[in-house]
Amino acid sequence: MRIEAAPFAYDFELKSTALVLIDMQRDFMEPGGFGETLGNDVSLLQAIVPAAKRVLQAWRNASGLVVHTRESHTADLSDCPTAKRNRGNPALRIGDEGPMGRILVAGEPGNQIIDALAPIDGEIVIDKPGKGAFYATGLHALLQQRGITHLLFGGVTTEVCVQTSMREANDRGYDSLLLEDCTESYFPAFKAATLDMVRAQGAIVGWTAPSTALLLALNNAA
Ligand code: C5J
Repeated sequence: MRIEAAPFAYDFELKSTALVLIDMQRDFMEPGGFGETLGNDVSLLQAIVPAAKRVLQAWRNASGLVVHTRESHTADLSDCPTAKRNRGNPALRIGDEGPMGRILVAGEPGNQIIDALAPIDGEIVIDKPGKGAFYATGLHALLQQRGITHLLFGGVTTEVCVQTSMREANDRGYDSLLLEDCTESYFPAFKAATLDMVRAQGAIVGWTAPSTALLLALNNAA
C-alpha cells in the first residue's frame, strides 16, 4: 500500500504495520489532569479526537495491529525519577490526588484512555514511565515478535511523547509516519515545527500525511 505523504510517498504492508496511538489518556485530554496542572489549555487537544477515531475504526476494520500507550507510573512512584516529579511548578505533581485520581498513576481514572479511543481485546496497551514508548517497556520485543517494521503514529503531545517515540522508533529501524490531524500539542507552533522536523532532510525521522491519505490507501486496497 502507498500513502501520499511528505517528503515523499510512504509504502507499507498492512501485516507489518502497526497503528500507535500515544497517550490519548484523560490525564492529558481532560481538565483536572497532568496537562492542565502544568498550566495548559487541554481543550486544544480535543480537536483531533474525530480524526483519530476514524483512523482507529478503519485500521480495526482492516485487521491492523493497534498499540495504545499511556504515560503512567506505578503507585509507589518507584519508576518516576525525582527530577521528573520535581520539574516545573505544577498545581499538582505526579502521584498527587487530583479530581481524576492520582496524577499519572496506573489504574487511576485519569490514566485511562478516553472513551472514544478505548482499547478493545487483542490490542496492545503499553504503560510507559518515560516520554518515549520504547524506554523501559517491552514494546520493541512485542513488535518484533509480530514482524512489524512500519509504524503509523498519532496521539499527544506532538513534540513531547509522540516525537520522542518516533525518534526512538527511528533508531530501532522502524519506518514511521505521523498522521498530521491525529496529533496535537498545547502549543500549535510546536506541532508545526515537529511536523517539519520529522520530514526534513529526506524523512530524517519519518513521514507525515493527513489521515485522509491513509483512509484512501485502505479504501483502495479493500
Ligand atoms: C507530556 C506527553 N507532554 N504524553 N507527555 O508530558 O506528551
